[in-house]
Amino acid sequence: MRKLEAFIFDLDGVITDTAEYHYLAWKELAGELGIPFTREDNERLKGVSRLDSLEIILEIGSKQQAFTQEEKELLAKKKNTHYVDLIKQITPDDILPGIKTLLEDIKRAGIKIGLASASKNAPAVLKGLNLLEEFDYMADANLIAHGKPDPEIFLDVAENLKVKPENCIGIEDAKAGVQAIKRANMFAIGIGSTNLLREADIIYASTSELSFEKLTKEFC
Ligand code: B16
Ligand code: MG
Repeated sequence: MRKLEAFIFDLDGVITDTAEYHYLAWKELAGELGIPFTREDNERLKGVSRLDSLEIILEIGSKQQAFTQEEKELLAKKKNTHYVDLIKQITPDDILPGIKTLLEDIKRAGIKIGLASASKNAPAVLKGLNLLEEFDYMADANLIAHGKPDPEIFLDVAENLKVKPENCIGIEDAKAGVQAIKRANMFAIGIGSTNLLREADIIYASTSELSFEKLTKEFC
């Protein structure tokens, strides 16, 4: 029988919504490159690494071949400098509904809490939210070789929490993230559209619907 040992959270789109800051920073860079970039385009970047996000934007502008790898790294760095500046305004008020209570209930039940975010800025975001102390282990995106949907980041968190993947609940808002959780052989909770996240074991429209009681019942 399965025994729930850990909850593993995605960050952007689950714990807080930084998508708008990513959008503003990418939009400015895209503008400088003469590439039209909309909020709809930004949806494609959720859960995708920084350099892969840049590739998608260059593809939108048919400019993938216009830069060397070194130049692409400088462009991604420029976007990140702007993004880092924008996330300085994050406060605990930016924690998505239901998340604070869920984290408190998990902790009270003695179950471990991990973070599986593709963001290299995850520690800064969690610091702004005043949630750094809540996590027993956070994956370091700098050390993960394969991005979501590869299961590597979720398996890294389970290994470091010293729990079995099948005893974990993963929570994600991106399609690639849900796929990564399933490939890691974990129970997947999707936050967002049923159509997009249909591979998840359960889907909720918003984090406000999450509760420790509901999730543990669904897992059993
Ligand atoms: P950074 P998650 C992802 O975070 C974001 O959804 C995605 O839009 C972003 O490009 C990626 O992190 C990398 O972020 O540039 O800060 O390293 O959803 O996996 O928590
Ligand atoms: Mg996400």
